[in-house]
Amino acid sequence: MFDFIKKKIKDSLNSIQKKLSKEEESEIKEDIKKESTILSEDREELKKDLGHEDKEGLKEEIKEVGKEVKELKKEEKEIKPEEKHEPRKKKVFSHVITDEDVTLIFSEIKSALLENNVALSVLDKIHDDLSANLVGESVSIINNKKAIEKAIKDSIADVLIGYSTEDFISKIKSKKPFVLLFIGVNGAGKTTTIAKLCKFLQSNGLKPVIAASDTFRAASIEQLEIHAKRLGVEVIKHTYGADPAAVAFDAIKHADSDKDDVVLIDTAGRSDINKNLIEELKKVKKVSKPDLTIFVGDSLTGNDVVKQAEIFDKEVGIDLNILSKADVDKKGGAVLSISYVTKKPILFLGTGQDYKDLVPFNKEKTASFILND
Ligand SMILES: Nc1nc2c(ncn2[C@@H]2O[C@H](COP(=O)(O)OP(=O)(O)OP(=O)(O)O)[C@@H](O)[C@H]2O)c(=O)[nH]1
Ligand SMILES: [Mg+2]
Repeated sequence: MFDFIKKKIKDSLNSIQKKLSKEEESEIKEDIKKESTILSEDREELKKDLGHEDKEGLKEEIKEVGKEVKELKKEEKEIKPEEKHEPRKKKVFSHVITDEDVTLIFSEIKSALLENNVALSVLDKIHDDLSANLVGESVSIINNKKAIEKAIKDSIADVLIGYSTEDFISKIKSKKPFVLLFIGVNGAGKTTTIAKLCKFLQSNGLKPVIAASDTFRAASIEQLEIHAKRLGVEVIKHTYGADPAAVAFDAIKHADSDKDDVVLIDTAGRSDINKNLIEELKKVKKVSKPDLTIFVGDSLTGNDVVKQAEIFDKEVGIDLNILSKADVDKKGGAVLSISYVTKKPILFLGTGQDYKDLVPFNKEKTASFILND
């Protein structure tokens, strides 16, 4: 993931480096010019002195200067170390970053973000943050990579919102049964994510039960039952075409009497978000009163998944995002955009088809990963 963005960030660091190196070169040239003017002036004076009529007088002068130097050296020995002059510092070339520099740095990153389907509002936010973090900062001309990299990393981390799995687990433990509703378009990864989450909840000592509220898609109940059997989780089901809200209601009732900890409600998707789907989900939500509604989106679909999340949030309401298929998503645009656009955190990334392939989302780690090899 983020391959292209990573490359472009490197390019942008190189462009600014090139620009600053040119400045350094011209500063050095300027210095050399100044020094050589002083040297040639000295040489002229020396020439004049050597042509001095009174050679004996000049020798005397040299002798006198020699004596003075000896005296000075003696005095210097007696001076305590702390009174000695500081050694002449090597000149360090620095540069104060301007708006123009940030535009140069951002131009490569911007093209990468655009090609990776990052939402425009996210792009603007990263640019603004980068300006706020960098303009006016004094950086070394030779050694500025770290400072600029850090500013880019901070700007990226700033558009991401994560939700710690520790908080997620403790929230779940605070109520029994805790109800999780999963929504998203078809093929987004809802059912697979529910199976992975069951495994995660079990490993945290919690007992999950699944509501087969996708009564719409053929074979959806069987798919769920295969996962549930492997994981040792119960599935509460009705028949195909039954009311999804009624299935969810029964699952919660069952969890209550069975002392299950968490109810995970699987719902149907549609190829696009139509009125039927929204009405169906609204009803499931009204009846099941979930503690958290989780949007599951396919990260491969880039900007589309962000737009879906916005619609689901507006129509049904979402609390958290999980992005699936991050393992096959080379771009990462959805991951960078979804939490900033929806203002809802990312809880997990799905990174494969095994139950273990559910990685807690961490914004700092994600931003560092983009900046590192
Ligand atoms: N590589 C990869 N594949 C995934 C991931 N998550 C889900 N899939 C695959 O994506 C496909 C669709 O997943 P489902 O879980 O059935 O999606 P859904 O949202 O339940 O789909 P509907 O029930 O049709 O609405 C399946 O083939 C999954 O194995 C993931 O994180 N990585
Ligand atoms: Mg499904």
